[in-house]
Amino acid sequence: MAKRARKSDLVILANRLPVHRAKARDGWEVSPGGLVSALLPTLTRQTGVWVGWAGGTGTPPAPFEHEGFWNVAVELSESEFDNYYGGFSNRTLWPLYHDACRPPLYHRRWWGPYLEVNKRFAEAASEVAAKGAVVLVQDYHLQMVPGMLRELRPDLRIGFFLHIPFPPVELFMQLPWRSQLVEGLLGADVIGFQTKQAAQNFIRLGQRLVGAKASRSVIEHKGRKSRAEAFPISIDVERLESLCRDPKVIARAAQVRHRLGNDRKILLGVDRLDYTKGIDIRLRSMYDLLAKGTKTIDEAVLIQVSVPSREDVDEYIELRSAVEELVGQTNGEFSEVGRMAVHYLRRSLPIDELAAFYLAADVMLVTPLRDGMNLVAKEYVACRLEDTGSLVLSEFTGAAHELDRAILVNPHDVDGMAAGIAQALDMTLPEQQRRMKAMRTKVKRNTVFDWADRFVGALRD
Ligand code: GDG
Repeated sequence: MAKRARKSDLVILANRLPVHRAKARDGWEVSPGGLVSALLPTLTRQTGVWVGWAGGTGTPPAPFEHEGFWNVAVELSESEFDNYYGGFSNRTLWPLYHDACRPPLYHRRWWGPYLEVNKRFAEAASEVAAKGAVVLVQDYHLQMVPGMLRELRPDLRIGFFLHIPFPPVELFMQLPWRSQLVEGLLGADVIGFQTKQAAQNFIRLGQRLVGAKASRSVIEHKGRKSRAEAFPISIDVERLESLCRDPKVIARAAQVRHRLGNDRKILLGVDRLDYTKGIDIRLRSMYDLLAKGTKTIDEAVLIQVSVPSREDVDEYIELRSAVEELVGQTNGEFSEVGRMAVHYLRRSLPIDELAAFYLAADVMLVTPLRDGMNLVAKEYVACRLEDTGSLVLSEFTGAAHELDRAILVNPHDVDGMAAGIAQALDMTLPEQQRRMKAMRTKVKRNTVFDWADRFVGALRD
């Protein structure tokens, strides 16, 4: 008989399971990524069930326990993967919700599979949720799940959290399936967003598209009330702080600095290789700084860590080419043998290596065109135990609402960004400390545990 996950009082649904098959040995290991970094601490604190896709389109594994929580895999066929995930989620919703910074595609053949897969997730959750359980549905892939699950299990407390931005009314109205998506979300008791602005966008859409009534954050539709509010997500601050106190991490940071030249300032970028992250624009600003002679390679060096992402999608293939061309162009024109202008690492790093980079970096560059929150910005701040270093941060990130003592830049403005980077490089130590201290206080006040407590707490109200 196949193994079954036990019924649980806490069920998390996300497109992906938080684990993947370990390459080196048999078994599973926890995956890197914003959503996983944010939710895992919460899940392991109370043995919950995570429902998600395990990767691959073959027969999914039977439910299994890993590091104190259960994993229930949802099956996806090859065509469902292409249409629900590659198509509707990542080529319709992802660009539309990120200010249409690449044109969203509205192919009708993607919508049916999106509904079908959402139904499968709703059914899987309905099977593993104990009576009155809290179910947390994560992100844009699963926006129809709250409504579907409500139909199946009216006893549940359903929360939905959107990790990415929610677009302004004018943009969302482009979507052919706009009313259905809003209705789907309204099946949740609490609909969480990264910012107040996003929550307000949603409330306005509910009023306009499905005639919902709203009073502040409470939105009433078909006799049910939901709350649409901001719950800015965060990070496990203590875990990062303790990594940054680890002598091995400190020694590695010193080694990185020594190798790059202790006399140079280190700029750092860490992102998924995604067109929303503004990696190309950041590289153009770096090129400009060197081309205009504002800075030389003896003064500054950039490390860009880019984690491969969605590598079979055209827009991502184009971005990778553009980024690699810019790295090549900058290095070709400005590097010397043994002294590179840009170090480009296209891979995922172990977390202690990442922490060593955060420790080593004088300036952190976080320059997305639009980003729901951006955990990297918060991670850098958490790692600066001595309150040194500067953060250059796009005003179009959710993080900019909290980290307002960063150097805020408009990522569409290459010159403005170059000026921001130069300002960060030239910042005096006392000013770095003033700004970093204020930002560290904010990050420590809202950790991922506070986020989870607030979100789950709102569901239990
Ligand atoms: C989505 C939203 C929102 C990165 N490189 C490595 C690595 N990472 C980790 C970082 C960070 C996470 O991945 C990236 O999180 P972000 O927030 O920056 O971005 P998304 O992946 O786009 O996340 C975003 C987030 O969800 C949470 O709600 O903030 O707006 O788009 O934690 O540290 N981790 C390791 N090696 C790497 O090379 N180990």
